[in-house]
Amino acid sequence: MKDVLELCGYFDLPAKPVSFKECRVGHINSTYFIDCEDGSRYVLQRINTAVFRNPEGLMRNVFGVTGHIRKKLIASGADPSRGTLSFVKLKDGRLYYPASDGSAWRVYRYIDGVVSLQSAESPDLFAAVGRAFGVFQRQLADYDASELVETIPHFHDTPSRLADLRASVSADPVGRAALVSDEIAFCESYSKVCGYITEGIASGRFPLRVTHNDTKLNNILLDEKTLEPVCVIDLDTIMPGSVLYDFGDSIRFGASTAAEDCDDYKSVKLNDEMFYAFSKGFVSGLDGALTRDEILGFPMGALIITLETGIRFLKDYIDGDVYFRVEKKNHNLIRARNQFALVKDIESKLGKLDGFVKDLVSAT
Ligand code: ADP
Ligand code: GN1
Ligand code: MG
Repeated sequence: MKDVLELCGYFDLPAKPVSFKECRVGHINSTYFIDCEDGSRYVLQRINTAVFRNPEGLMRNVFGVTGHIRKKLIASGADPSRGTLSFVKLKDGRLYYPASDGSAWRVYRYIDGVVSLQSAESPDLFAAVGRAFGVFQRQLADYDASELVETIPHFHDTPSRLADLRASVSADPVGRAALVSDEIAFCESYSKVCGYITEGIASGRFPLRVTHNDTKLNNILLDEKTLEPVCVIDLDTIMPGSVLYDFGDSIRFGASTAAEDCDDYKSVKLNDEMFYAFSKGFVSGLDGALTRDEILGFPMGALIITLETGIRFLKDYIDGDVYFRVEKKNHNLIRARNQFALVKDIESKLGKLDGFVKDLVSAT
């Protein structure tokens, strides 16, 4: 492990870094909060290069996207230092530091006076988060998608995720596949519908947009006093995609009645009120940009992205926990079972949710 403060020395910081604290939120990157001599704070992150194979392309994406949003914030009179991340280049002008051990490091300014939450405290809060993710989409609506590198190919291609699971079951590298035959069968039972979003994109039913693709509640910073959304973070997966990717990922995490890794999968249900609140906020944030089919696709979109995330956790359990950070025994299996419990509950509520989105379409 590289020395954290020594690494900071490569970046063009205005003051000397003196101490740091590790932040253990997030399953992919390693994050450190750095305090400088003059009281300023920065975030140093190790990009997980096993997950993101092209850190150069990824960093060009995030510099491009944050620059684009910054211009819009300035034009509208908003504070660009809070509304988007401000990345710091290396002293020699490069966008990240490629260390000799193969790791890749970047720095951005810490945004003061914010929190990131693991569960939505109220429907009003979650509606505001939905609105903020909708506004984020709108800010990127005129971003030239051809400038974006695909940082993880087929990231939300659910049929391809199912194929990846099958490959892991066949390879069975650590002998766990036999322990999860019920869970594998559960995934297989959705093989005919798992292409709902990808087929919708292919047929033109769901337009391609520039999407965030990892819209968990803890990927948005909220003002610590008012809990109003301040800044969308974790921009590594911004790529062309369907709006249902962002909608579904927010719902599976923030509209669940229990934590993603809670120990009792029976307690995992869809909180309908949270679903409604987020939907309304998201539609209002997108301010008329969504098509009728996209809004009508919300319930199935949430089901499919929840299923897909469960498939990914299950695959990682079978692979021996090589992708998502794990902190307890069977962590990925627990996460997978919770996603599957949520899929079942969403499925049992589809009639009701479909009725709601129909009303939402009529009201917009
Ligand atoms: P990962 O890809 O590992 O999820 P993130 O970029 O989401 O990495 O960062 C991990 C966590 O660090 C976030 O969920 C958030 O809690 C915290 N964090 C990141 N940037 C900031 C910031 N500028 N201010 C406060 N907290 C932050
Ligand atoms: C990862 O990086 P983080 O923790 O915000 C993952 C998401 C999953 C999520 C599950 C690049 O998100 O796709 O939905 O875990 N990010 C990547 O909690 O794979
Ligand atoms: Mg994150």
